[in-house]
Amino acid sequence: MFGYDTTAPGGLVAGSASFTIMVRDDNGDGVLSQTEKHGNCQFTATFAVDPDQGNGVFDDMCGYGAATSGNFRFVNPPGTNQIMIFGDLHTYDCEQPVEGLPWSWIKALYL
Ligand SMILES: [Ca+2]
Repeated sequence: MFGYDTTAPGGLVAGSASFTIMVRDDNGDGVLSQTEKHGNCQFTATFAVDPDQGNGVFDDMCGYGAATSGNFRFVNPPGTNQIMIFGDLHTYDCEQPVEGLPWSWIKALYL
């Protein structure tokens, strides 16, 4: 899950996130060494905005996005890793009304 509280426009944009961390096997031995684990790893993530988890201007917003960073480093507990990620998050109104059409119009499309 992710959540980002915005100030302008005001509201919480939130939803689910999935991510992948790629660690380079620098010496090609097939073993994850400490130096490889603590080196710069490639981080990629995708986001799906959930309108039920957002609020404010994001109350009825759907959306998607992706982000990346080449500076992820595993740290040993209780340490934490903070990274700056770069990417895009696109939102749109998922409550858009559907135009009402008679069945005769729809049938006309297939004649
Ligand atoms: Ca290795």
